[in-house]
Amino acid sequence: RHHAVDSAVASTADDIAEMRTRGAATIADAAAGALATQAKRSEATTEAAFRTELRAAAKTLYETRPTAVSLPNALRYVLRGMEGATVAELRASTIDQAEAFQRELAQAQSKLGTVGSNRLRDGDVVMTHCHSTDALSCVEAALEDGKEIEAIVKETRPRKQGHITARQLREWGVPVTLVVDNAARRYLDRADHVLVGADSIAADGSVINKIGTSGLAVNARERGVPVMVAAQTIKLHPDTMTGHTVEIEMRAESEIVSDDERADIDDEYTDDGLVVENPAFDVTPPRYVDAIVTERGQYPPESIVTLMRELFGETTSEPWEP
Ligand code: RUB
Repeated sequence: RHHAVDSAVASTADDIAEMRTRGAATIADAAAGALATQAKRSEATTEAAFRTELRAAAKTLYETRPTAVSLPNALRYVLRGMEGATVAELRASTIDQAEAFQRELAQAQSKLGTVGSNRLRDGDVVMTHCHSTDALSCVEAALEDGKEIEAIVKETRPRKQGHITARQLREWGVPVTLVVDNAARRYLDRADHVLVGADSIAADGSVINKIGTSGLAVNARERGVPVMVAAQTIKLHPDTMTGHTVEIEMRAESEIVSDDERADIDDEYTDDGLVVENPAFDVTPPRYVDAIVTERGQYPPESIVTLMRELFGETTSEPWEP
Protein backbone atom coordinates (compact mmCIF):
# COMPACT_ATOMS: atom_id res chain seq x y z
CA ARG A 1 0.00 0.00 0.00
CA HIS A 2 1.09 3.55 -0.73
CA HIS A 3 2.24 5.48 2.33
CA ALA A 4 -1.16 6.91 3.27
CA VAL A 5 -1.24 9.57 0.56
CA ASP A 6 -4.34 11.64 1.31
CA SER A 7 -7.21 11.46 -1.19
CA ALA A 8 -7.05 15.26 -1.61
CA VAL A 9 -3.42 14.91 -2.70
CA ALA A 10 -4.36 12.16 -5.13
CA SER A 11 -7.11 14.30 -6.62
CA THR A 12 -4.82 17.34 -6.92
CA ALA A 13 -2.34 15.09 -8.74
CA ASP A 14 -5.11 13.89 -11.00
CA ASP A 15 -6.22 17.47 -11.74
CA ILE A 16 -2.65 18.37 -12.74
CA ALA A 17 -2.19 15.27 -14.92
CA GLU A 18 -5.54 15.85 -16.67
CA MET A 19 -4.84 19.62 -16.98
CA ARG A 20 -7.88 20.75 -15.01
CA THR A 21 -5.17 22.53 -13.02
CA ARG A 22 -2.61 23.86 -15.49
CA GLY A 23 0.04 26.49 -16.11
CA ALA A 24 3.33 26.38 -14.23
CA ALA A 25 2.56 28.87 -11.44
CA THR A 26 -0.92 27.48 -10.80
CA ILE A 27 0.45 23.93 -10.66
CA ALA A 28 3.09 25.02 -8.08
CA ASP A 29 0.45 26.70 -5.94
CA ALA A 30 -1.81 23.63 -6.04
CA ALA A 31 1.07 21.29 -5.18
CA ALA A 32 2.07 23.35 -2.14
CA GLY A 33 -1.56 23.45 -1.05
CA ALA A 34 -1.81 19.67 -1.39
CA LEU A 35 1.26 19.14 0.83
CA ALA A 36 -0.34 21.40 3.46
CA THR A 37 -3.50 19.29 3.28
CA GLN A 38 -1.45 16.11 3.65
CA ALA A 39 0.20 17.62 6.75
CA LYS A 40 -3.14 18.71 8.22
CA ARG A 41 -4.85 15.36 7.71
CA SER A 42 -1.94 13.06 8.50
CA GLU A 43 -2.69 10.37 11.06
CA ALA A 44 0.98 9.51 11.48
CA THR A 45 1.93 8.85 15.08
CA THR A 46 5.71 9.00 14.68
CA GLU A 47 7.96 11.64 13.26
CA ALA A 48 9.43 9.14 10.78
CA ALA A 49 6.00 8.08 9.54
CA PHE A 50 4.98 11.72 9.06
CA ARG A 51 8.08 12.45 7.02
CA THR A 52 7.57 9.30 4.91
CA GLU A 53 3.97 10.32 4.21
CA LEU A 54 4.91 13.82 3.13
CA ARG A 55 7.63 12.50 0.83
CA ALA A 56 5.20 10.01 -0.72
CA ALA A 57 2.72 12.82 -1.28
CA ALA A 58 5.44 14.92 -2.94
CA LYS A 59 6.36 12.02 -5.20
CA THR A 60 2.74 11.51 -6.24
CA LEU A 61 2.46 15.19 -7.15
CA TYR A 62 5.83 15.20 -8.91
CA GLU A 63 4.98 12.29 -11.18
CA THR A 64 2.09 14.09 -12.89
CA ARG A 65 3.76 16.24 -15.57
CA PRO A 66 7.49 16.54 -16.28
CA THR A 67 8.20 19.94 -17.84
CA ALA A 68 7.23 22.74 -15.46
CA VAL A 69 10.08 22.94 -12.92
CA SER A 70 7.93 25.10 -10.68
CA LEU A 71 6.39 21.82 -9.51
CA PRO A 72 9.55 20.16 -8.05
CA ASN A 73 10.78 23.58 -6.93
CA ALA A 74 7.55 24.04 -4.94
CA LEU A 75 7.74 20.56 -3.41
CA ARG A 76 11.37 21.08 -2.43
CA TYR A 77 10.60 24.45 -0.86
CA VAL A 78 7.82 23.02 1.30
CA LEU A 79 9.67 19.87 2.38
CA ARG A 80 12.74 21.93 3.29
CA GLY A 81 10.63 23.68 5.93
CA MET A 82 9.39 20.43 7.52
CA GLU A 83 11.13 20.70 10.89
CA GLY A 84 10.51 19.63 14.45
CA ALA A 85 10.96 16.91 17.04
CA THR A 86 7.30 15.90 17.31
CA VAL A 87 4.53 15.17 14.82
CA ALA A 88 2.72 18.31 15.98
CA GLU A 89 5.79 20.45 15.27
CA LEU A 90 6.36 18.81 11.90
CA ARG A 91 2.75 19.38 10.97
CA ALA A 92 2.79 23.05 11.96
CA SER A 93 6.09 23.81 10.24
CA THR A 94 5.03 22.10 7.01
CA ILE A 95 1.74 23.97 6.87
CA ASP A 96 3.50 27.29 7.63
CA GLN A 97 6.06 26.68 4.93
CA ALA A 98 3.43 25.74 2.32
CA GLU A 99 1.48 28.90 3.11
CA ALA A 100 4.65 31.00 2.96
CA PHE A 101 5.38 29.49 -0.45
CA GLN A 102 1.92 30.37 -1.76
CA ARG A 103 2.21 33.92 -0.43
CA GLU A 104 5.64 34.42 -1.99
CA LEU A 105 4.45 32.98 -5.29
CA ALA A 106 1.64 35.53 -5.49
CA GLN A 107 3.92 38.39 -4.40
CA ALA A 108 6.59 37.41 -6.93
CA GLN A 109 4.01 37.39 -9.70
CA SER A 110 2.78 40.86 -8.91
CA LYS A 111 6.31 42.21 -8.52
CA LEU A 112 7.28 40.67 -11.86
CA GLY A 113 4.22 42.32 -13.37
CA THR A 114 5.50 45.74 -12.31
CA VAL A 115 8.92 45.04 -13.84
CA GLY A 116 7.39 43.73 -17.07
CA SER A 117 4.94 46.61 -17.36
CA ASN A 118 7.87 49.03 -17.59
CA ARG A 119 8.64 47.50 -20.98
CA LEU A 120 5.11 48.24 -22.25
CA ARG A 121 4.29 51.72 -23.53
CA ASP A 122 0.88 53.36 -23.82
CA GLY A 123 -0.80 52.09 -27.00
CA ASP A 124 1.36 48.98 -27.40
CA VAL A 125 0.08 45.76 -28.94
CA VAL A 126 1.24 42.48 -27.41
CA MET A 127 1.05 39.08 -29.08
CA THR A 128 0.49 36.20 -26.65
CA HIS A 129 0.81 32.44 -26.87
CA CYS A 130 -0.93 29.95 -24.55
CA HIS A 131 -2.12 31.22 -21.15
CA SER A 132 0.48 32.50 -18.72
CA THR A 133 -0.46 34.17 -15.44
CA ASP A 134 3.06 35.65 -15.23
CA ALA A 135 2.71 37.20 -18.70
CA LEU A 136 -0.78 38.51 -17.90
CA SER A 137 0.52 40.06 -14.69
CA CYS A 138 2.67 42.40 -16.85
CA VAL A 139 -0.38 43.50 -18.84
CA GLU A 140 -2.40 43.97 -15.65
CA ALA A 141 0.28 46.22 -14.13
CA ALA A 142 0.48 48.27 -17.34
CA LEU A 143 -3.29 48.76 -17.29
CA GLU A 144 -3.11 49.81 -13.63
CA ASP A 145 -0.56 52.42 -14.70
CA GLY A 146 -3.22 53.79 -17.05
CA LYS A 147 -1.60 52.52 -20.25
CA GLU A 148 -3.77 51.33 -23.09
CA ILE A 149 -2.75 47.90 -24.31
CA GLU A 150 -4.15 45.79 -27.12
CA ALA A 151 -3.60 42.08 -27.67
CA ILE A 152 -3.29 39.64 -30.51
CA VAL A 153 -3.96 36.26 -28.95
CA LYS A 154 -2.82 33.02 -30.55
CA GLU A 155 -5.36 30.26 -30.17
CA THR A 156 -2.70 27.69 -29.13
CA ARG A 157 -3.56 24.28 -30.49
CA PRO A 158 -4.31 21.63 -29.55
CA ARG A 159 -5.86 22.70 -26.23
CA LYS A 160 -6.68 26.32 -27.08
CA GLN A 161 -5.41 27.95 -23.89
CA GLY A 162 -5.42 31.18 -25.94
CA HIS A 163 -9.15 31.36 -25.27
CA ILE A 164 -8.44 31.56 -21.52
CA THR A 165 -6.05 34.45 -22.20
CA ALA A 166 -8.60 36.17 -24.43
CA ARG A 167 -11.31 35.90 -21.76
CA GLN A 168 -9.04 37.32 -19.04
CA LEU A 169 -7.94 40.23 -21.24
CA ARG A 170 -11.53 41.03 -22.20
CA GLU A 171 -12.45 41.06 -18.49
CA TRP A 172 -9.83 43.79 -18.08
CA GLY A 173 -11.28 45.66 -21.06
CA VAL A 174 -8.32 44.98 -23.36
CA PRO A 175 -9.24 44.85 -27.09
CA VAL A 176 -8.40 41.33 -28.29
CA THR A 177 -7.86 39.90 -31.75
CA LEU A 178 -7.95 36.11 -31.57
CA VAL A 179 -6.09 34.35 -34.39
CA VAL A 180 -5.22 30.76 -35.27
CA ASP A 181 -1.59 29.84 -34.64
CA ASN A 182 -0.83 29.80 -38.35
CA ALA A 183 -1.78 33.50 -38.63
CA ALA A 184 0.83 34.61 -36.12
CA ARG A 185 3.50 35.66 -38.58
CA ARG A 186 1.05 37.73 -40.59
CA TYR A 187 -0.11 39.55 -37.45
CA LEU A 188 3.41 40.20 -36.14
CA ASP A 189 3.37 43.30 -38.37
CA ARG A 190 0.92 44.81 -35.90
CA ALA A 191 2.66 43.68 -32.70
CA ASP A 192 5.07 45.70 -30.56
CA HIS A 193 5.99 42.76 -28.31
CA VAL A 194 5.69 39.03 -28.15
CA LEU A 195 4.82 38.29 -24.51
CA VAL A 196 4.94 34.70 -23.25
CA GLY A 197 5.48 32.80 -20.00
CA ALA A 198 7.72 29.83 -19.25
CA ASP A 199 7.46 26.37 -17.76
CA SER A 200 11.21 26.14 -17.22
CA ILE A 201 14.26 28.25 -17.92
CA ALA A 202 17.56 26.48 -18.47
CA ALA A 203 20.98 27.68 -17.30
CA ASP A 204 21.95 28.76 -20.84
CA GLY A 205 18.88 31.02 -21.01
CA SER A 206 16.78 28.68 -23.16
CA VAL A 207 13.08 29.09 -22.53
CA ILE A 208 10.86 26.03 -22.32
CA ASN A 209 7.24 26.98 -22.95
CA LYS A 210 4.12 25.83 -24.79
CA ILE A 211 4.74 24.17 -28.16
CA GLY A 212 4.90 26.87 -30.83
CA THR A 213 6.77 29.41 -28.71
CA SER A 214 10.09 28.79 -30.50
CA GLY A 215 8.62 29.25 -33.98
CA LEU A 216 6.89 32.41 -32.82
CA ALA A 217 10.16 33.75 -31.39
CA VAL A 218 12.09 33.05 -34.59
CA ASN A 219 9.40 34.79 -36.67
CA ALA A 220 9.36 37.70 -34.25
CA ARG A 221 13.12 38.15 -34.59
CA GLU A 222 12.77 38.12 -38.36
CA ARG A 223 10.12 40.83 -38.10
CA GLY A 224 12.05 42.83 -35.51
CA VAL A 225 9.49 42.34 -32.75
CA PRO A 226 11.08 41.92 -29.30
CA VAL A 227 10.32 38.74 -27.35
CA MET A 228 9.65 39.16 -23.66
CA VAL A 229 9.43 36.14 -21.36
CA ALA A 230 7.67 36.63 -18.02
CA ALA A 231 8.92 34.03 -15.56
CA GLN A 232 9.17 34.07 -11.79
CA THR A 233 12.39 32.63 -10.41
CA ILE A 234 10.45 29.47 -9.45
CA LYS A 235 10.68 28.67 -13.20
CA LEU A 236 14.49 28.46 -13.12
CA HIS A 237 15.55 24.84 -13.55
CA PRO A 238 18.40 24.07 -11.11
CA ASP A 239 19.38 20.71 -12.68
CA THR A 240 20.31 22.42 -15.94
CA MET A 241 23.30 24.00 -14.17
CA THR A 242 24.88 20.54 -14.13
CA GLY A 243 24.11 19.72 -17.74
CA HIS A 244 20.71 18.05 -17.44
CA THR A 245 18.14 18.84 -20.11
CA VAL A 246 14.49 19.60 -19.49
CA GLU A 247 12.10 16.78 -20.32
CA ILE A 248 9.48 17.74 -22.88
CA GLU A 249 6.11 16.22 -22.07
CA MET A 250 4.50 14.13 -24.80
CA ARG A 251 0.72 14.09 -24.48
CA ALA A 252 -1.99 11.77 -25.81
CA GLU A 253 -2.68 11.64 -29.54
CA SER A 254 -6.40 11.95 -28.73
CA GLU A 255 -5.82 15.70 -28.17
CA ILE A 256 -5.14 15.91 -31.92
CA VAL A 257 -6.97 13.01 -33.55
CA SER A 258 -10.20 11.87 -31.88
CA ASP A 259 -10.75 8.20 -31.10
CA ASP A 260 -13.33 8.06 -33.93
CA GLU A 261 -10.92 9.60 -36.40
CA ARG A 262 -8.25 7.16 -35.27
CA ALA A 263 -10.65 4.24 -35.78
CA ASP A 264 -11.41 5.46 -39.34
CA ILE A 265 -7.70 5.71 -40.13
CA ASP A 266 -7.08 2.25 -38.69
CA ASP A 267 -9.95 0.84 -40.81
CA GLU A 268 -8.43 2.26 -43.98
CA TYR A 269 -4.75 1.55 -43.42
CA THR A 270 -3.67 -1.57 -41.64
CA ASP A 271 0.10 -1.00 -41.52
CA ASP A 272 0.30 1.37 -38.49
CA GLY A 273 2.16 3.84 -40.71
CA LEU A 274 0.47 6.96 -39.34
CA VAL A 275 2.02 8.16 -36.11
CA VAL A 276 0.59 11.15 -34.26
CA GLU A 277 2.99 12.96 -31.94
CA ASN A 278 1.90 15.61 -29.49
CA PRO A 279 4.76 17.39 -27.69
CA ALA A 280 3.34 19.92 -25.23
CA PHE A 281 6.39 22.20 -25.07
CA ASP A 282 9.41 23.34 -27.04
CA VAL A 283 12.74 25.04 -26.43
CA THR A 284 13.44 28.61 -27.55
CA PRO A 285 17.19 29.28 -27.75
CA PRO A 286 18.38 32.35 -25.82
CA ARG A 287 19.36 34.26 -28.99
CA TYR A 288 15.66 34.69 -29.84
CA VAL A 289 14.74 36.05 -26.42
CA ASP A 290 15.19 39.76 -25.67
CA ALA A 291 14.43 39.76 -21.96
CA ILE A 292 13.47 37.43 -19.16
CA VAL A 293 11.35 39.35 -16.69
CA THR A 294 11.46 38.06 -13.10
CA GLU A 295 10.48 39.42 -9.68
CA ARG A 296 14.19 40.17 -9.25
CA GLY A 297 14.29 42.42 -12.29
CA GLN A 298 14.77 41.86 -16.00
CA TYR A 299 17.65 39.77 -17.34
CA PRO A 300 19.13 39.11 -20.74
CA PRO A 301 18.76 35.31 -21.13
CA GLU A 302 22.55 34.84 -21.24
CA SER A 303 22.98 36.08 -17.68
CA ILE A 304 20.11 34.24 -16.02
CA VAL A 305 22.60 31.63 -14.79
CA THR A 306 24.05 34.12 -12.30
CA LEU A 307 20.61 34.45 -10.72
CA MET A 308 20.23 30.66 -10.71
CA ARG A 309 23.50 30.18 -8.84
CA GLU A 310 22.54 32.80 -6.32
CA LEU A 311 19.13 31.25 -5.67
CA PHE A 312 19.87 27.54 -5.83
CA GLY A 313 23.58 27.21 -5.08
CA GLU A 314 24.78 23.64 -5.61
CA THR A 315 22.68 20.94 -7.26
CA THR A 316 19.75 19.79 -5.18
CA SER A 317 18.35 16.31 -4.67
CA GLU A 318 14.87 15.11 -5.66
CA PRO A 319 12.28 16.91 -3.56
CA TRP A 320 11.23 13.81 -1.59
CA GLU A 321 14.78 12.70 -0.77
CA PRO A 322 16.03 13.50 2.73
C1 RUB B 1 1.09 26.34 -19.95
C2 RUB B 1 2.21 27.19 -20.47
C3 RUB B 1 2.41 28.53 -19.84
C4 RUB B 1 3.43 28.40 -18.70
C5 RUB B 1 3.51 29.67 -17.86
O1 RUB B 1 1.10 25.03 -20.50
O2 RUB B 1 2.99 26.80 -21.33
O3 RUB B 1 2.90 29.46 -20.76
O4 RUB B 1 3.09 27.32 -17.85
O5 RUB B 1 2.29 29.88 -17.18
P1 RUB B 1 -0.06 23.99 -20.06
P2 RUB B 1 2.26 30.70 -15.81
O6 RUB B 1 -1.37 24.61 -20.40
O7 RUB B 1 0.24 22.77 -20.86
O8 RUB B 1 0.09 23.75 -18.57
O9 RUB B 1 2.87 32.04 -16.12
O10 RUB B 1 0.80 30.82 -15.44
O11 RUB B 1 3.07 29.95 -14.81
